[in-house]
Amino acid sequence: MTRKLKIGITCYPSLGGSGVVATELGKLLAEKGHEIHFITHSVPFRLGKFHKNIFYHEVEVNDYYVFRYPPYDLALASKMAQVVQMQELDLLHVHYAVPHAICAYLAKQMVGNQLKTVTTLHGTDITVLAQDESLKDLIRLAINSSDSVTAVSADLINETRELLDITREIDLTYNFVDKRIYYPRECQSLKADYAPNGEKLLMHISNFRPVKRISDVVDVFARVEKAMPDTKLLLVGEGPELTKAQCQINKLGLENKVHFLGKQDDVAQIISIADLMLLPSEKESFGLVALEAMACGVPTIGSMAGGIPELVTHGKTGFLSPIGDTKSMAENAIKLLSDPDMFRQFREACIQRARLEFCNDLITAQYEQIYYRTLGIE
Ligand code: GMT
Repeated sequence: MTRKLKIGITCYPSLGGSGVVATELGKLLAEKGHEIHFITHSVPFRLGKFHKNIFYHEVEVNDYYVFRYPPYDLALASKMAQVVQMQELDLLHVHYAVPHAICAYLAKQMVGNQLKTVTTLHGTDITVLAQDESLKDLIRLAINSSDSVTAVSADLINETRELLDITREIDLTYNFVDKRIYYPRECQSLKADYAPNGEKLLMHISNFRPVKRISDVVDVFARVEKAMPDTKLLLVGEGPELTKAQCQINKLGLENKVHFLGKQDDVAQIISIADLMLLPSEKESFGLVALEAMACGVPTIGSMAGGIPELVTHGKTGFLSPIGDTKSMAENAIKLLSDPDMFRQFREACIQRARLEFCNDLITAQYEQIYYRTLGIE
């Protein structure tokens, strides 16, 4: 039997898909008997209940008065090195290049080359930050000095190569969902709260950043509602574009048709009441929410941005249109909502595809293989 590993995981603990994926991966690895040490500034928000194989090490930042900006990155690098040595970790798996991969590089300088590092690229660390000339060389250094690098879509691998002129091997490891959590839930009474008259529910879940093109979400909904008045829009999450969206909704006179649910934890339950997920992003290396929706049997109407086409099969588990083409997105939504047979086929295809291609067992095993290969254990 291959030996169990001691793995340090660093991620953004309080926000975003990258933090969710890193935390869920840690939990699944712990269930498989590996010892997992989260090294983060706060407890990862999806960590949940106590597990004997999971440990949390808090990064504390020194706010000594000479520091104008408390040096979080240095505190993280030192903590990584300290935890690696004290807990005799086999490797560090860091999610997101900035600053985590750079901190892992520094930790390795402190501990020595026996420390192996795995970096997972999630998207904005490359598509946004690597465009910044002041960070480019640093990100390239971090990627090139990691022992293994993974990315969450083939599109992100290509973009990393192009933007940073990187030639090294990058493993493709798609994001995943835990099939015990993401499946079509029975939520009749919750659905009745938002759709008392059997209305169709369109949903968007995100951090409401400009890349999500929230005005396109509202525009698609307005077009669908015009053709099918028995529809509603549920907006889940919070972020800088939310106020603008509220104004747009009021201007269109749709305030009675839209519900703002704010940030939510149990998204599997909420997604299960939706008929369609809207994801018209400008950039999206993967689109975890489209996978969460797929696993709950909810097709996505979205854009062809980044890695979305690798996840959503156009014409089978959703429909994709060029970025900004809200007319085509609305037409696709109407087509799907008004054809019950087609809708049923899409729903079944969604559940199947999520289980076969993006299931937790499959992707966790891929990460384990990468760890063993990195450590030279076959
Ligand atoms: O979507 C965001 O803005 C958050 C960001 C993050 O860092 O968590 O998400 C990125 O990583 C997710 C997990 O791998 C991917 O599903 C998202 O597509 C990716 N976001 C972008 O590429 C914009």
